[in-house]
Amino acid sequence: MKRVCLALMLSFLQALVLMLCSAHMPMPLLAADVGQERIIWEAVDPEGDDHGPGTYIYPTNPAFAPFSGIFDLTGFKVSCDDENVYFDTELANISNIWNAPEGFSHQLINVFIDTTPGAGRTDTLKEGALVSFMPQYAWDVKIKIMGWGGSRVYFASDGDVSGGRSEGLSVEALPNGKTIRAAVSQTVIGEPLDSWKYYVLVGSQDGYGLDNFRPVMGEAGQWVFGGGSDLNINPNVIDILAPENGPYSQESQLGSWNASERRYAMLVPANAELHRDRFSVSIMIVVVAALGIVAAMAYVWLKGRRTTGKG
Ligand SMILES: [Ca+2]
Ligand SMILES: [Ca+2]
Repeated sequence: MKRVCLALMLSFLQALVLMLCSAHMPMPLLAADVGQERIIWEAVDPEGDDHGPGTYIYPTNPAFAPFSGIFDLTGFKVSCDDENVYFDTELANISNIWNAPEGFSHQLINVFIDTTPGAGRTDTLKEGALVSFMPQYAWDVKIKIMGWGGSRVYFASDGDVSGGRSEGLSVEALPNGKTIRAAVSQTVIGEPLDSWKYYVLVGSQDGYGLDNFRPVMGEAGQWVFGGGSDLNINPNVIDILAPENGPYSQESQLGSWNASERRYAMLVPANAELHRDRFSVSIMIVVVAALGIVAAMAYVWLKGRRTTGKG
């Protein structure tokens, strides 16, 4: 009986550990070689969180039907071969309602990469997303991904009037109908390192918007999102790669703007060590609790045996 109790308790603890894993981090997947491509890092993002800080709603024009999923990031993968680095952004639903040559019409994806510790920028270079970045993970490379030939690579050293680089960059929707791939030549951004940190932002491509971001206002309209503010301070970002819960969840990151101080929301990279630190603390608490329970059960069991022996 006691053995059964012990087995049940251990199964429960195992389940608890798994639950904590899924609750606090974007779920990293195991690295593997696929054909010639080597996976550097990949993670999944919760489905159904295409709502920015939790309040955003889609524009009302029928072009945005079914009014969900189009801006819902579900996964992100960085891989490489000898020539290119591939950035694959998976969405719940890619539509190409206006027939962009790249195969997608609505999405505007910004990938900011911290490649070099101690260098880089904490603003977006060009106003549009209305977010800032954590100083300890200042970005060095920005990849702007959109349709109609608008994709560009920028560096932190660029001026804010820089037109960016299109050479060595190609963008397309993959045949699975869910993945947008940006291929960047290693002659442009170098060989990817395991230490690179990634910010992945999904917005709505707007030819008239600042840095091509469709604005999020207080009220939704035909061509603007609602659920934000009219103060030009809330992020124009609909989904980011972030943990589902905890202090660095998407909702807390994108909701961290302050109107009175004119402070933009501050983002943290999806694979920042601070997620792991929190994860490690959670695991440590569970392990200590588990050891305590096992020790208590062992004590009760031994005591029981001793009593039986005496009897
Ligand atoms: Ca998502
Ligand atoms: Ca998200």
